Amino acid sequence: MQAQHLLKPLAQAIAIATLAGSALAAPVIYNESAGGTGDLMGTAEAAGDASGGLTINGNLLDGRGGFAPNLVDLFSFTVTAAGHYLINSFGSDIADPSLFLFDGSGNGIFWNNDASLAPVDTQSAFGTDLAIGSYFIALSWFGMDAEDGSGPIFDTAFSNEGGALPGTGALANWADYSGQDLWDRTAYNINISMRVPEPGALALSLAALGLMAGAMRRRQSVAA
Ligand SMILES: [Ca+2]
Ligand SMILES: [Ca+2]
Repeated sequence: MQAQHLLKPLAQAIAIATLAGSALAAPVIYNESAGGTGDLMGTAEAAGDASGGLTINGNLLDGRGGFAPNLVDLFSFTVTAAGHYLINSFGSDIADPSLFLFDGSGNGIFWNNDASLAPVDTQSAFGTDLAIGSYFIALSWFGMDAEDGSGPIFDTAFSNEGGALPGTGALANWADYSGQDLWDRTAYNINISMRVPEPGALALSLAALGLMAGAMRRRQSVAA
């Protein structure tokens, strides 16, 4: 009976904490369809809400073996809780991917090639503040360049990461500037998660923890 008495306030406290802000959204795992997502806004697959954590699993094809080359994949995702988000390709089989983030209209927000240049880590990672809204995320093998129809959206040729170049428009095509003709034909994953809950959500979570601690103390004194 004591265990049941303890469970109710515990469940209530967890429910309150779960309702607080970012914890509202459940983690999402999205697997690229068998047909493959596209690389432009009109053909990008919708991966879901990243607010509770989003992992996208997919594949790129190098064009060998009779397959049509698939050198970059684009997905849409939503953010229903504003905050600071971490986006990375950690765990991918692809040796040297890049990540490109766009807003809901396809305008460039940020790109990253390598998470760290010393020591060399060729996986991609960056953090950015995201407001509530819709976004696009692309993963490519190193050497693919997002273009707006007249030129590169990001300074991929001379930098490792950064925001969109001034005056650039929405994503219109991808260019292969690396000159490589051999590519990986391997799996990747894109991980998107919020780093810090909003202050209001954190306060509510702490309040819930306080309720839980108080309830447990009362139960202990009743049992004593
Ligand atoms: Ca693909
Ligand atoms: Ca890279």
